[in-house]
Amino acid sequence: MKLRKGSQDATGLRFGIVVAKFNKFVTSKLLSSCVEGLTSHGVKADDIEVVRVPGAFEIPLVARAMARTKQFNAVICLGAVIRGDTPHFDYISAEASRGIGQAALDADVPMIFGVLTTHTIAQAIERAEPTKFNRGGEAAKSAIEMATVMRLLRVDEETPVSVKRTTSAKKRAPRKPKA
Ligand code: INI
Repeated sequence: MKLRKGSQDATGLRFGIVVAKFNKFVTSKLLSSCVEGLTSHGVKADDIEVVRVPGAFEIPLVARAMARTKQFNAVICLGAVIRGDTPHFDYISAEASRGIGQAALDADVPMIFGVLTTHTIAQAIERAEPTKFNRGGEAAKSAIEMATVMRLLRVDEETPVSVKRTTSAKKRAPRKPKA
């Protein structure tokens, strides 16, 4: 059995972040703890690119555009959709989650769903708070894990099994000639 897994060593990786301006009092905290999470794992500030969008509804298109540049090992999507008195919440949150998932598959680049969907403002605040749920920091960790695991798989994808077999056969110690 072969076990493949990602790591938290983010050295040399590049990340895109799409962050919604709507509910900025929450999303600015998600952004700062996400950036802190990335840099504390070895990502250089120059290797992080942030794009702001009006609201969570606009995240998928921009996330897909960033991913399609192939400049990023993962794209992190940050937003906060908070339930109000109308069904608006349901439309925005459903489209953000569906769109981000679809964008990742279309672009073939990992995307992280760091969009809070909460019943109350208080729930959103405590989820963004670094000393509580720290969802921004969690998004950073998930992005690093996905970027590193995809890198492992892509090396495999580019190396056909026949080449691997030939290489490992060459590495094997030569057999001793029969006496
Ligand atoms: N956008 C959010 O990111 N969060 C919300 O809670 C929200 N609510 O509740 O309305 C919201 N609406 C704006 C939406 O994302 C779009 O920006 C807007 O509809 C323009 O397309």
